Amino acid sequence: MSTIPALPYDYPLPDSLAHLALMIIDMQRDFLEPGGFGDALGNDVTQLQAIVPQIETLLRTCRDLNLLVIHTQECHASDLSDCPAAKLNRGDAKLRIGDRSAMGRILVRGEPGNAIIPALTPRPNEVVIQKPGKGAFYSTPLSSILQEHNITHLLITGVTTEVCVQSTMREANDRGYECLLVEDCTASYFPAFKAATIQMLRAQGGIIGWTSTTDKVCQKLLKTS
Ligand code: TIU
Repeated sequence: MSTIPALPYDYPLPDSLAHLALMIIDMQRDFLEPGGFGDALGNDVTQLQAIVPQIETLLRTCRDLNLLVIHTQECHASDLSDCPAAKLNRGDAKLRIGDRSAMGRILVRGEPGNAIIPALTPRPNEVVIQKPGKGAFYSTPLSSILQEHNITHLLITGVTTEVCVQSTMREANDRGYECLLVEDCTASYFPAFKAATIQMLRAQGGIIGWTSTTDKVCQKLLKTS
């Protein structure tokens, strides 16, 4: 069996790479650019921009190998009917979901700020999951899409590590997927939260999954193909 060097131990790849998918979580302007949701919550958005080159590298490799690529977007209908009051009203942000910002209405589907950043624009043959929650399985067709494609293993990337990325990886793990978080392809507004998340996901013998890095993943995928 082929493995990727990872922690807490080597990550076993499936028999065929056709069962492995790349997930890119919420790499959208609302989280990475000034004037979006991340900024409205009081965060320094520049930190998230640092991972874009690594995700581009991993995405290029996965595209070359014809792996299934799944992008997600956190977004809501324009009438906010899919945004619970608990989410809408939480905190004391100066701008809330649905309010007008420099990039259109915050976290609303189809608005400029809701778009995935240009460097990672999905191709027509790639899956885009629009999700109203933090986890990508809640209230989306993700489970059935993964089943249709016979996916058993997931490479997980995106933002933010301790919020949507961690929620999604936990949801996937509970559904039986073997998940590997690519450490240099995920970022948080709080570096300490990223570090803690990585540690807790792979603790206790990989209780939620594995972690590795872009170079190790790409090297092994290219050798295995
Ligand atoms: N605020 C924050 O860290 N994250 C989110 O609200 N969504 C995602 O993580 N995508």
